[in-house]
Amino acid sequence: MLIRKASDIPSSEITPHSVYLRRREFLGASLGLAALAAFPDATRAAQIAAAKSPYSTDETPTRRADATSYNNFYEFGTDKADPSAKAGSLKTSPWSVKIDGLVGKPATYTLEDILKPVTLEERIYRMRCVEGWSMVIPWVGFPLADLLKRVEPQNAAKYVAFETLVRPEEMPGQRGLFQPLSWPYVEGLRLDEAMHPLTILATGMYGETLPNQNGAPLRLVVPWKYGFKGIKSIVRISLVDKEPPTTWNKLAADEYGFYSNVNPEVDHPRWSQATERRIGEGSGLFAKRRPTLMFNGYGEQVAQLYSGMDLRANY
Ligand SMILES: Nc1nc2c(c(=O)[nH]1)N[C@H]1C(S)=C(S)[C@@H](COP(=O)(O)O)O[C@H]1N2
Ligand SMILES: [Mo]
Repeated sequence: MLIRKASDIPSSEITPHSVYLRRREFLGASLGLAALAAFPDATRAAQIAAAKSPYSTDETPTRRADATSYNNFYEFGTDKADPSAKAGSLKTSPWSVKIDGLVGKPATYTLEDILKPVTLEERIYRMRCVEGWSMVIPWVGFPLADLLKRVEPQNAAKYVAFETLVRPEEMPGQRGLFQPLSWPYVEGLRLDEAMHPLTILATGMYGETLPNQNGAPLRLVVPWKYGFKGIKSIVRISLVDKEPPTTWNKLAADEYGFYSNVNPEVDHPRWSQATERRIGEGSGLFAKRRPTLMFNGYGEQVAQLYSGMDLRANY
């Protein structure tokens, strides 16, 4: 069993976040938290105190430097290095999210409104991109279900649709002649997927606020699905009764389906999905390949969401 359930873990084993912070490689063995304050780093986001969630994997997190420099965020360009080089121009404060559609409490909520009542947790999740690479990321976030319950979904709501910011002045990938995608970037989940306890909205990673390139100030994380479902810099969440359009499906419907559950048994039309390269574990000829796990290893928690469904037809 790769992921332990909350009930399996004695509270003594749940690492307080401060302990985790002290263990982090970039601090070095002898540096404590005080050292962070003594050597402030303007590029380093603010620390977030968050208890480690029992939903975390105990696999070793990817180096922070890799997770913040090898990104997909097409609003800043299509190269993996573009987001870290160019996302600094994005203004993430003030920020608000319009929540509308089939809810009892539609409104435009400020980020502060959204975060005030939530308890942030650290969730160390395996992440798997459809392109064949994977990472292990210590996210800081809270269950999307907590927010959805607060806005009171109506009975007719069956899906949740998400939208990213459109702001070409601050997003160079949205300017110029070559527009790789249509904006806004949109994604969606079935309501039961959105309400699943593994589905979180992240505001941070590695114990700090999210770097812009990773989707600041608020992004979706769905660890059993391919990375592109994790829509970044969210400005709108709509509860709807029909399956909403998704960006990659609009671009190439035969390659990217609505569900996009990690599935080693179904090849992408242009490549196998059977193995993956864990970022940081060698490159080129020396890249080690790991077997890709069904539902990215989260099957025990999520397979029942799809019982009776043909996962080849619903890819
Ligand atoms: N708005 C937006 N969200 C996005 C993308 C994007 O281009 N735009 N890329 C997706 C893809 S393909 C992946 S793999 C993940 C990457 O997240 P990371 O950079 O935090 O690893 O973000 C997803 N979310
Ligand atoms: Mo991706």
